Amino acid sequence: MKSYADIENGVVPSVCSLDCPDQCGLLIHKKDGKIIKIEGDPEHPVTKGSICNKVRNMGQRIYDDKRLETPLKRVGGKGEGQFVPISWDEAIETIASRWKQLIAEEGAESILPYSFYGNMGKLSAEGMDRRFFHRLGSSQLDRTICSVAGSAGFRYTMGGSFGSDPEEMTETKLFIIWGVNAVSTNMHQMMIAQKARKHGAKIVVIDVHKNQTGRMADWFIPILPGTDGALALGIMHILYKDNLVDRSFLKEYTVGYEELEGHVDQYDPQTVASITGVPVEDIYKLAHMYGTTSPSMIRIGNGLQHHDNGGMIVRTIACLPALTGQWLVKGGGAVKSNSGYLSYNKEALQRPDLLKKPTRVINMNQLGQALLETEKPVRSLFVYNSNPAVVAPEANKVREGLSRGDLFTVVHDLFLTETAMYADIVLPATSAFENTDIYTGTWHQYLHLHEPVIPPYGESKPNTEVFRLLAEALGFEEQALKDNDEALVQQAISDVTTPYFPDITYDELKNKRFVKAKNTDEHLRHLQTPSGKIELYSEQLERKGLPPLPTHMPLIEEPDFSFLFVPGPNHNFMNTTFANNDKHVKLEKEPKLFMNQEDAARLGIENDMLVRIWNHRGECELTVSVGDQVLPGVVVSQGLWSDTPGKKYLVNALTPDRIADMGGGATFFSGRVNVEAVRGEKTV
Ligand SMILES: Nc1nc2c(c(=O)[nH]1)N[C@H]1C(S)=C(S)[C@@H](COP(=O)(O)OP(=O)(O)OC[C@H]3O[C@@H](n4cnc5c(=O)[nH]c(N)nc54)[C@H](O)[C@@H]3O)O[C@H]1N2
Ligand SMILES: Nc1nc2c(c(=O)[nH]1)N[C@H]1C(S)=C(S)[C@@H](COP(=O)(O)OP(=O)(O)OC[C@H]3O[C@@H](n4cnc5c(=O)[nH]c(N)nc54)[C@H](O)[C@@H]3O)O[C@H]1N2
Ligand code: SF4
Ligand SMILES: [Mo]
Repeated sequence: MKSYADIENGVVPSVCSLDCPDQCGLLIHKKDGKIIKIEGDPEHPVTKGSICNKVRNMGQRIYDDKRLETPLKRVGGKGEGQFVPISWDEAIETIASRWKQLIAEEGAESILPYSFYGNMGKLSAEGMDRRFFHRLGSSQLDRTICSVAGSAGFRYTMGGSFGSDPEEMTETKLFIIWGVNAVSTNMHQMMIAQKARKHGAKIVVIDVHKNQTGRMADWFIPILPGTDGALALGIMHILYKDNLVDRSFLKEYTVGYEELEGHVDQYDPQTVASITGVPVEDIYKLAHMYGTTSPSMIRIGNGLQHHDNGGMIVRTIACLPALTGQWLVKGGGAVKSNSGYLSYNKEALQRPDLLKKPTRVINMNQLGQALLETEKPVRSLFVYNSNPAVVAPEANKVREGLSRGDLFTVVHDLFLTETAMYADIVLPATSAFENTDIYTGTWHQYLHLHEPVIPPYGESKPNTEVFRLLAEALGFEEQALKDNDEALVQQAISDVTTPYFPDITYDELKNKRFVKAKNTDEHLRHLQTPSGKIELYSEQLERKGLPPLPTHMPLIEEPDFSFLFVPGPNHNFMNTTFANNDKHVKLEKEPKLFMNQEDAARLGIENDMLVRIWNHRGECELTVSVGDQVLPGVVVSQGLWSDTPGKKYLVNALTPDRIADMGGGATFFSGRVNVEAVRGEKTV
C-alpha cells in the first residue's frame, strides 16, 4: 500500500500536533501531492470533525514562502538576520567539531538543549532528543514553562494528572471554567459545555479578564489575579458551615477533612471578598450553586498557575470535588490535565540510563540568567520546538544572553524565528505532517499514531533524524541512537507499567489510529498519593516547608508598580506559532492592552491610545482598550507577537523569571507594571 505521503490526490488522516489540549483528529485533502484543505475528522470520538481556524489555515504555514528549505550559516552579527545556505554535511560537521572541542576543553555540561512542545509528538519532543542529550552528558533542561506548577499542585491533592473524562461531560449540569480561556484554548471543552447547556447546564467562568470565554458564560465572575485559592477556600468555608459536604465520601476517600474544616474557618466570605474582589453575596451564591448541583465539573486552566502561588491555587481548587463527593459522579469532578492516563514507557523512549553521571539541571524559565552566568558558563545552546527569544520571561536578559559572541547557538525550526536570528547554525525542520510520531491526549484520553501525510519540505529533517545524525558525527555507537521512528514508537508503547495505557501493538494502532486509555472506574481507590487517598492534608507539602492544608498565599510584592500584568495567549496564534504567518496575523489584527475605565480616567488614557507599559525589567507598547473587561488595578494583553520593525510588542520584556511555589513553574502573570500614554494621540 502507498504511504499517505506518496498519495498525490485524496484524503488522508492526521492528528493535530500543536500544544493544545484538544488534540483533534484531522483529515488532510491533497491535490498533486500538496495539502489543499485541512478539516476535522468526523470519526474522532471527542473532537468529532470540528477544528479551530488556526489549523484550518495551517496549509498556509506549511507552504509559507518564509519556510526554511536548507541549513543556514550566520554571516552577519547576532540578531541581524544575515545567513547563507550550507549543506547538511557542513552543518552537522560544524556542530560536531565545535561540540567535540567544547567537551574536551570545558566538558559536555557547557552545552544546553532548549526545547518545548512546538510539536507534541512524543518522538519529536521527548524521544530521540532525550536519548541524545543523555548520552552527550550535556546540562539538562527542566521543562517548566507551561503547566508544571499546577500539575504539581494537582498531584499533591490527587496523586497525578488524572481528572474527569470529557466524554462524560454531556451529563454535567454545572461547568466552572476556572482560569481557562477555553473558547480559544480548548474549544471542544466549550462545545461540550454548550451542548450540555441545551439540557439545562449552567456555565460559570471565573477569570481576571472577560474575554471571549467570559462573554459566553451564564455567569462571569471577575477576580483579582492570584487570589483564586482564597475563593476556593471561601467556598469550602460555606460548604462546611451550610452542611453541603458529602461526609461519607470524605471519610472513605480523603485524608485531612477534619483538619480542613477547622482550617477554613478563617476564610469567611467577608475576608475572602476583600482578598479576591468577589462580592460576599456572589461567594455565597457560587458556593451554594456548587454544593447543590450535580454533576458539577471544574475545568482548571493554566492561567491560574502562571503565578507565584500557582501550585497552591490548583491544589486548593482540586480539593473542591472531594468536599462534594463529585469524583464519584459521572460527568462530575475536575480536570486540569489527563496526561497521567496515557503515560507511556518513558524509560524505554528516553533512555535516562544513557546519562552516565548526573549533570546540572537548568530551569527553562531562567534561560536569561543561565546564559549570563559567568561561572561554568553555557557555551553552546541547541534550540528546537521552541522560540525562547519571545516566549521566555525576562526577554531582555534572554536576548542579551543570546547576543554573547562566545555562545555557539544552533536552532532547529521550520522558520527563521526570533531565536534563530541569533543562531550560528540554523537547521530546517519538517512539520509534524511530514513525520511519524505518537500523540497522547492530555485532556481527552486517546492515543494516536501519526504517519507522514506529505514528503519533507525542501531539505528539512525531523528532530529524530537530526539527533541520529549528530550522534553518528560524534561517534556514539549505541543502537538506541540509531533506532528508526517505528522502533521508537514500538518501544514507547510496549511494557507500559501504568494500568491505564491501552494494550496495543504498532500495527493495531496503525489500523485504529486512535485508541482510548483503559477503564478507570477503580481509580479513586488507588491514588498515587502517599496515603493512596485524596490528600486534603499533605504531609509531603509539610516536609517541603509549604502549608500542608490548602492556604491562600499572596503574590510577591513589586511595590513601585501599580498594575498586575497578565499577558496571556491569543485566539489566532499558538504561542508564537502562526505569529509569523500573514493569514493569522491579519485575523488577530494587533495586540491590545485591556484596562479598566477608572484607571484609564485617572491616568488620562483614552481608548485606542498607544500606551507604554514598563517596569524595572523592560517595556513594551500596545494599543489600549478601555472598558470593564478587567478589574481596576489589572491590565491584560493577549498574544506572543513577533518582532515587528518599529513596534515594541515583546510582552515578555516585562515578565518575571521568579519561580512559582511548586514544580519550578513560570510566573508570567504575577509581574507588576506601570502604564502611561505614549504620545497622547490615538493609534487609529
Ligand atoms: N488559541 C490558542 N490556544 C492555545 C494557546 C495559544 O497560544 N493560543 N496556547 C496553548 C498552551 S501552550 C497552553 S498552556 C494553553 C493555555 O490556555 P489556558 O489554560 O486557557 O491558559 P491561559 O490562556 O494562559 O489563561 C487562561 C485564562 O486565565 C486567566 N487568568 C490569568 N490569571 C488568572 C488568575 O489569577 N485567576 C483567574 N481566575 N484567571 C486568571 C486569563 O485571563 C485567561 O483568560 O492553551 C493552549 N492553546
Ligand atoms: N507572556 C507569556 N509568555 C508565555 C506564555 C504566556 O501565556 N504568556 N505561555 C507559556 C507557555 S504555556 C508555553 S507552552 C510556552 C510555549 O513556548 P514555545 O514552546 O516556544 O512555543 P512556540 O512559540 O509555539 O514555539 C514553538 C516552535 O517550535 C517550532 N516547531 C514546530 N514543530 C517543530 C518540530 O517538529 N521540530 C522543530 N525543531 N521545531 C518545531 C515552531 O515552528 C515554533 O517556532 O510559552 C510560554 N510563554
Ligand atoms: S490547535 Fe487545538 S483546536 Fe486547533 S486543531 Fe489543533 S488540537 Fe484542534
Ligand atoms: Mo503551554
